[in-house]
Amino acid sequence: MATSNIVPEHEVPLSIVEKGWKSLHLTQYQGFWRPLKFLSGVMACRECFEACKDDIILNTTPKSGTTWLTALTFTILSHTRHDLDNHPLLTTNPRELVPYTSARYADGKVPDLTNLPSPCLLSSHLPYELLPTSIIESNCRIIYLCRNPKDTFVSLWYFLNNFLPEDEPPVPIEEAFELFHGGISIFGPFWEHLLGYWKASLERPERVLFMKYEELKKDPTFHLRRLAEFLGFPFSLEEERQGLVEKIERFCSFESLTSLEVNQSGKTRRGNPNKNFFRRGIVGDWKNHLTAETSEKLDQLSQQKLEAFGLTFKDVGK
Ligand code: PAP
Repeated sequence: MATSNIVPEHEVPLSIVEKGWKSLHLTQYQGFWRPLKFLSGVMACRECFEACKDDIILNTTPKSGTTWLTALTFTILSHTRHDLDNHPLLTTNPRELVPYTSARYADGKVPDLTNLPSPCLLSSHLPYELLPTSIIESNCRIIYLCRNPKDTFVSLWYFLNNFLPEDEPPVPIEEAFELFHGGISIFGPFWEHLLGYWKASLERPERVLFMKYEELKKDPTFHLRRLAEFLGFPFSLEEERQGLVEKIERFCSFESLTSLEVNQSGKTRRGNPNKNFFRRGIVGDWKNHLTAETSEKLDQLSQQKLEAFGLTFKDVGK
């Protein structure tokens, strides 16, 4: 992984449209919506980030389980360096251990990422179409985790309400739903975000791994082995005998991470409480928030947009 030295000046296109989720104003850029304040970082990252073949890029749509995937991947890659009893995740939120690529460019300077352990692990919410070209050209490994749209939406609604001033009521869920359904959400449209990585995973399965939150929840050890193999660090027979897969699964579980002081009262480098990244961590919480009608509306849209490409969300309920 390498970085270049100069960040060019960026101009935000004048034709931008702003749509609000109240706590966050979004701008549409090249077909995808993103917070206006992050746009220059995204553009700088696209121009200046130079990936290497050995890099590993974790990608997600927001609220799809980035924190979980980050913890799992970091732990797999570093298990020979860090004992689970004395591990950085015990005192550091997973997101702080893995640089979020475009945010590191947000202040207009090229970040120094040269001291990261090898292989270099980075995360991003960028749609596949907007990844820095060096990520595609270097043929580095990409891992994509997605989640069913109904739980993703509910999680996003809760998350963004955290950023409202205390005296400001939350965005009514019906209003937020209409925005999400219309494709207006962070790094949305949600469906196009998924499709970009889904198609890439079909074309280059050895370099793009596509995972689903629900499947990871259902059979974590199976998917942990799959993840480790994809990363090029499969568990050895001895590690299997020692129960390392199950240990990593428990170590990175929602229950385990939320029991840690750092995730209860710590903050991210941007000052967001770590606890905002852990809410319920379950499949199907949408049932407590969506009506039969709104659920059906999202199901229909997902079917319309994704099924023709062979992408479905089973086991999520109707
Ligand atoms: P981000 O988009 O801001 O990066 P991200 O970590 O992708 O957030 O998603 C947060 C969701 O993952 C939360 O879902 P919820 O609102 O439905 O509860 C959070 O609880 C869930 N989550 C975080 N850690 C874990 C984990 N270890 N296992 C399962 N789910 C988790």
